[in-house]
Amino acid sequence: MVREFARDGFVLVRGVFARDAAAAMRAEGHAVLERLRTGPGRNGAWSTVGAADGPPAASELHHCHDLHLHSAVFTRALIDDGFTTILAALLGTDAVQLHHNKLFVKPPQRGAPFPMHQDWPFFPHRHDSPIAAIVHLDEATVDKGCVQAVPGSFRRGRLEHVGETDWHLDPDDGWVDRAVELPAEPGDVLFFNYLTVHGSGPNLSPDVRTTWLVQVRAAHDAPTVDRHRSPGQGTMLRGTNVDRPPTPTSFGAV
Ligand SMILES: O=C(O)CCC(=O)C(=O)O
Repeated sequence: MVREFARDGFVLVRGVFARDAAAAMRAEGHAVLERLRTGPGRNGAWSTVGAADGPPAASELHHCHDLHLHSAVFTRALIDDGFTTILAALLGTDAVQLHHNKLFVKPPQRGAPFPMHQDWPFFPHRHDSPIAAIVHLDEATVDKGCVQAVPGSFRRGRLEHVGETDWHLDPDDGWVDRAVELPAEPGDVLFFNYLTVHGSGPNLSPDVRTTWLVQVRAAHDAPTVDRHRSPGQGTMLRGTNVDRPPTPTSFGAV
């Protein structure tokens, strides 16, 4: 697993979470989205330029950040021993920190694609340690717009991105043609470094595609640009943070 990650910049690990655990997260995640169904702002579809197979008309992506603030099902999953053992092995340190987490629901027939991109422009870090873990909560087939990644692309380092805020790679660079599709089952987790070029196709199937993305970093790493904050960022998911200096809140009023 570690060798594959070092070679390709990503690895799809089967059955990290049991099927019933994935089903519980799926049910809870959809319930959260239902509760938050308030209209504007719910559609997180990116600019569709450069998407794998072209966007369906009026594509949609339903999303929600910080699932651990909504349900303990996700808090428990964040520190799941099997999950964090893999994260530690891939990061090369036992000190695993949360960066952020978010639920993505691609609705049937009109689920939005993600153009090919790296994640570094959104939260650049000094040591480029961040890793995304996409936890599959239901089946992700090619038809449902599973994630695609380009083997070895992380070796190109930080690539220039285009776009206003939803940065993506220039579609003329042909990354889509070099990507491999990564279909997955509930409970499977796709791990990739934030320099790995990835994206996903539209959901053209009659079924929903649901994933929970957990972004982590090594505790000794730090952002170089203060661009992405989220509640609980820096929470230790595993190990000890020996690099944390005292902060104003460490010795606040007793
Ligand atoms: O879930 C997907 O289809 C892709 C997600 C992704 O690329 C991202 O959040 O950076």
